[in-house]
Amino acid sequence: MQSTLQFGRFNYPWRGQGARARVMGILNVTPDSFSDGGNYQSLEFAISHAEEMIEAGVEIIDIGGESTRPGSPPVSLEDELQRVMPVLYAVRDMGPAISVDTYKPQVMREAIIAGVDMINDINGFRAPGAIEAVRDADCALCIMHMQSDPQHMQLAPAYTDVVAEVSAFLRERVEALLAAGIDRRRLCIDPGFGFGKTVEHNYTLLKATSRLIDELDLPLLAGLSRKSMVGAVTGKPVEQRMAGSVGGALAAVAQGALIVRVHDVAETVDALKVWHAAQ
Ligand code: 7PJ
Repeated sequence: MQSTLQFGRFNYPWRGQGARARVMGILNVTPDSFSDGGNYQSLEFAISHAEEMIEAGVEIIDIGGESTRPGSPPVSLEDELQRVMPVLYAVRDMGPAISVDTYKPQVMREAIIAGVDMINDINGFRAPGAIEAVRDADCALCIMHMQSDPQHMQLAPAYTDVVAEVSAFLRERVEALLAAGIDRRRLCIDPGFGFGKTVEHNYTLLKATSRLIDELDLPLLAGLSRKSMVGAVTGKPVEQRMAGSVGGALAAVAQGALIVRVHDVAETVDALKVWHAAQ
């Protein structure tokens, strides 16, 4: 059986013939990712970072205007639109598919008007109006699991059975999107590594990648690049987590993950080429 994820202008087979993993490169446009924070400089920086990722073989660029690191404060709608939209318009026709990482319905609407190929929502389309904002488009929808919210999620993550609970949450969100009339072929799931999870929860979920794909019967995106789960087993600070992150991405792909969301595009693309050649 062949199954395909409908991804705006693109289609990604995720099971059966032609299925292969895709690298999503992270394009942060939060002011803390460059020196001065001026709007023009940040746009220039984002474009050159996108060009670098394209050179490295990226297939999807994920634009994010709000830092969702544990403890980060929320960003206003106006600030997020001002950061994300110029970058989206600038990179949309550079070749790769474009994703926008947001949980705000108004940002989703603007991004869809601008022709985005995926809305990546760390909040699983739970905000009032989020489902309506994306319903009538053809972009893919990434439904991520998060316990609590970015400001509080790492204070005391707790589960009785982390895989069962994440799976049940994703199922509930999938049902809510389907009930609104959204085509199942647009949906993609994500266990949300680091979002209200201990290191042990994260590895339990990583080991359950193929189980989640089977249970939800949907393609899966894995985002563990440079996260604390990589630091915990390597003992390395964030700037030295590239190889560990590539290892984690391969572990996810080996269990059937379709998309890996990464900072280090060139290294991950090479690792996946070799891994695929050996299949
Ligand atoms: C993820 C994300 C993730 C998806 C971030 C970081 C934190 N979107 N956005 N999955 N993480 N779908 O990159 O460290 O894991 S922001």
